[in-house]
Formats: sequence, C-alpha cells, structure tokens
Amino acid sequence: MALISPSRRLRRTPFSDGVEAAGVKAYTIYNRMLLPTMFESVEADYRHLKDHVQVWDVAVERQVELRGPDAGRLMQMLTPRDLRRMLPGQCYYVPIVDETGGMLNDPVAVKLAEDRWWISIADSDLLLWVKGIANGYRLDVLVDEPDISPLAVQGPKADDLMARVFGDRVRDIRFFRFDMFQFEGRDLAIARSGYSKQGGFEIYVDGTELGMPLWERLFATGEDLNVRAGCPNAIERIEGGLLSYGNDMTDDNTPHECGLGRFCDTQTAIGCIGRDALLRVAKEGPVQQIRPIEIAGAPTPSIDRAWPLMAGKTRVGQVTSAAWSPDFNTNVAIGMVRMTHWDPGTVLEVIAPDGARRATVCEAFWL
Ligand code: THG
Repeated sequence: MALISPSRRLRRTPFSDGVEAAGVKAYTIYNRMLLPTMFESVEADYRHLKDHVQVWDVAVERQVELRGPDAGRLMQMLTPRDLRRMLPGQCYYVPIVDETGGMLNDPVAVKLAEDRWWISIADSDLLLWVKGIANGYRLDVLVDEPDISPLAVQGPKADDLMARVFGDRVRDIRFFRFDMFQFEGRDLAIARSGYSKQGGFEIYVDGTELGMPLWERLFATGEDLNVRAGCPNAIERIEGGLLSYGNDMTDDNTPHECGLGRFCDTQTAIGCIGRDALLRVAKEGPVQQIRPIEIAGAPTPSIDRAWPLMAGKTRVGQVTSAAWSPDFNTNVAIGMVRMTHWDPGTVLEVIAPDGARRATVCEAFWL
C-alpha cells in the first residue's frame, strides 16, 4: 500500500507525537482521524498485549456530548436499550439505529449526570444524526464534539500501571463503570472498559494539552512493567468477538443480525427511533446473523472487502474480518451467515482473494 498524505482533514490526536516516537508502522482512518493499527507487527503486538500492558491512542473514539434538560430523553430516542435504570457513573454498550432499525453506530454511552452524557462513537458521522434529531424535535439540549480523547490502558498489568499513576482507588472501578481521578490538578473520568478482552481502562483525557504529559507519565511509570504503545489488535478482537462497525456490520444490518439483540429492550425503550421496525424484526427473528468462523489453511491475507461464503454454488453469507491466531493455531474470523447455514459445525467455503478455503461455523468466539 502507498502512504497516507497528511492534511488538515485527517486529524492528528493529542497523542500523535508519542505514537510516532514509539515507532508506529501502520494507521487506519477512523472518524477522519489517525488510528494506529501496528507497532512491531500485529502478531508481536498481540503477544505483548496478552502478557503485559499497552497504552493505546484511541482518540478516534470521539465523544458526542449531550448537555441540557432533554439530554436523557434524546439519549433514549437514539437507542433501543432501556436506559431508565442507568445511573451516573455507568457506561452502556448501546446499538444506535435509524428509523428502519439499521445500525448507525455501536458506541459506549457514558452517563456523567442526568443532564450530561457522552456517546463514545465507532466509525460513522453520528454527530450529524444526533444534531438532526435534537433540532428536528426541538429538544432543549446542546450537542457537540468536545476536546475529549480516550487513552486506553489494556492488558493483564493494566491495574498495576494505573494504580501507580492514579492511586489504588482505580482498582475498585467495576466493569463498565467510571470514576473521577486527578492528573496535574485536572479531573478525568476513568472507566474499566476498552476494545480488548485482556482487561483494562479508558481514560477520557479532557483537553489536548494534557495528552502528551499523561502519555509520558504512563511510560515513565511503567518501564519495569514492560509497558509499550499498542492499538486495538485485529487478532485479539476477532478472538474475543468484538465487532467493528463498517467492517462486520453497516446500516444494512439490524442489531439482532449483529448478535446485539441482548442490548435491545425494544418493548420498554419507549420513544426510541426505529422501535416499530425493531419490534417487527424481534418478533420474526433475523434471517442472517454474525457468527465466529474458523478458516482452514495458511494465514489469510487481510480483508479489504467482504469474502463470499458459499454452500456449493449458493452464496449464504460473507466473512468480514479474519486473522491468523497464534494461540488457537487457526485463522479466526467473523462473518454474517444466512439462517439455513448458521448452525455450529456447518462447513462452508470462503472465497478469499488467494483462493477458496474451508470455513467452519463455530459454537462461540475464542475468548
Ligand atoms: N470504548 C469506547 N468507545 C468506543 C469503543 C470502546 N467507541 C468505538 C467502539 N469501541 C465501539 N464498539 C464497541 C464494541 C464492543 C465493546 C465496546 C465498544 C465492548 N464490548 C464488550 C463485549 O462485547 O464483551 C462488553 C459489552 C457489555 O457487556 O456491555 O466492550 O471500546 N469508550
């Protein structure tokens, strides 16, 4: 692949200087911003993530902030997940759907206060949808993208590193909860969450100017823990079944097709956009769904378009993410498979760019 030409449209992050100094080797573009995808190699990064602790520049997880008396009402209009029992200090993984029930994003909602929320978005222009809804319904709420940049600390030694910087109280944060901590006299929200299954935290860095000082502090403090710069790892996230919006699902898919039906309370999420459409799909059930898939043979090339899944001459689905897993000694993959062929153990054929291979529908993701 050729290089990416820098420009003002392609935003740097508060941590980009640190990422470059750490020797980033590849980026992708996400929310018009740079997202590192590789430091040493995807396999070496994977091993290190599972054994040690990494600091990830995930500033691309932009925040859509809702502020004002109608913030809670707007948030419930955006998602079919029932938010009535959600308290300040909690984070929820929430499907966001349009009026047809199509997925627009799969963010983490962060409830700061009754009248203040962050929507920590995946790769789509959700801000425009949210502003459109707020204005169209004449809601009393301000919607914008504040200067907040998540920095993730992931891996088995994440608790130890974070406790050194923020104190032992970080150990008490429960999964998908956050609490407030100080850094250089500023208040930062820190959640136990992140786009890996290795455990860890996300620091919502409030203000670009704090970015590099915090980055440097984490590396200086964690030297003996073998802390390194990392990034969401393709192998690890497929093993863990973490979905990637734009890759594994698009606005053509319902949450039920994505296996996100457990995050939909369509009966009780009164006022949510797309509720009628989702009540229909919930009743009838999806006719295709995301499945873990094992692909035989040598390490697959990386995916830049969907690979057809075939049962004989019939297309019964597609593979949208795949990677060689050193720990499971096979290619792990995520695909969308038609109902007639989605049972675990079903053997199909995937048409990869370098030829057809055996693809087996699995019972569950790998970790
Ligand atoms: N953290 C934050 N923002 C994000 C992401 C994140 N925005 C973009 C992207 N990631 C959104 N997508 C996801 C996908 C999966 C998860 C979080 C965000 C996730 N899922 C867990 C799982 O599936 O095991 C837990 C879900 C649950 O039980 O609630 O963590 O990573 N800030």
